[in-house]
Amino acid sequence: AHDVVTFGETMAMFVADQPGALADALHFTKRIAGADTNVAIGLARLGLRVAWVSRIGDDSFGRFITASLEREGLDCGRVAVDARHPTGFQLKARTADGSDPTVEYFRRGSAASRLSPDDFDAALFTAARHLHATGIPPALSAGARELAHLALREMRAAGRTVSFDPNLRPALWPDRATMVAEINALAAQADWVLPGLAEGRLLTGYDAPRDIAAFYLERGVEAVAIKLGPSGAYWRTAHAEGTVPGFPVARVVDTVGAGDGFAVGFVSARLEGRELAAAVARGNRIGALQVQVPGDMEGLPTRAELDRLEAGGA
Ligand code: KDG
Repeated sequence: AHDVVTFGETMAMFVADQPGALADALHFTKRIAGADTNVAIGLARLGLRVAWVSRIGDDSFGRFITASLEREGLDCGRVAVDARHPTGFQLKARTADGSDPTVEYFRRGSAASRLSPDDFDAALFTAARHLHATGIPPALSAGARELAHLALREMRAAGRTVSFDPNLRPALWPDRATMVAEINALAAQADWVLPGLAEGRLLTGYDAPRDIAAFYLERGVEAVAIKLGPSGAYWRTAHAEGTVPGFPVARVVDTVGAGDGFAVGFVSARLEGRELAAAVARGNRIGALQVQVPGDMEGLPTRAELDRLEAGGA
């Protein structure tokens, strides 16, 4: 059985080699992207057994993705190849000043957008200890949304733990009200909810991290950790709360993927039985590593690297 099961869309990604507008970029480096796989890869690098459930096209992007994920040690036995729909991809700009880069999607009608309850293998999911899910699959299509609801519900019914990162992608939703309602319904099924501060504000209407956390605690969530960017993260349960400062970063190269790094640290530490403050600290640490590289997941540490950093306190 697996430690963690994940599902969603992996895309090919072309990151501009030089800063500037995407339209002007001539040279790109090919990588992979996808919040759900980023977390899966990070957990696998830390030695967890991770299953990845997805759909790809019968094309070179799909083969590139499968090869990349298998090299990372993910179990891709449940990645279906769809000959009628292509693998999605995206372009990402480079910024020179650490601001969030422009991202352009080419994913409408992708193979992964055809994910549906048919991709739910109850034996595979419920045998795993944990499900990590994000708010991206439910934005892809009605079928993928049904799969997300089904997976969270069944994991919870089976007594497994579930972490949920809203990962809001307004561009993928028909309207904001639908996005908020769907994401909050999924979050309420999770044990651990991991929004960014701006996301938490948009989803709950509250301003202060305490109140955002309370919104989810009242709906049955065990712990909420709210990412505060360079300031670290705030966490709260029914009984305790705290703020863990961020790790200093000399130069921010690319902010994308920091939240996924946070999830990797938080979830891995919780599955090792660490306290919440320690889990949040590991989340902050891996988030800080992630902003120092241009890719979305290349900063994720191996177990040996993480052990070395945690032992050194750096
Ligand atoms: O969290 C990082 C992701 O934003 C990126 O890898 C691509 O999943 C992605 C998306 O849909 O934006």
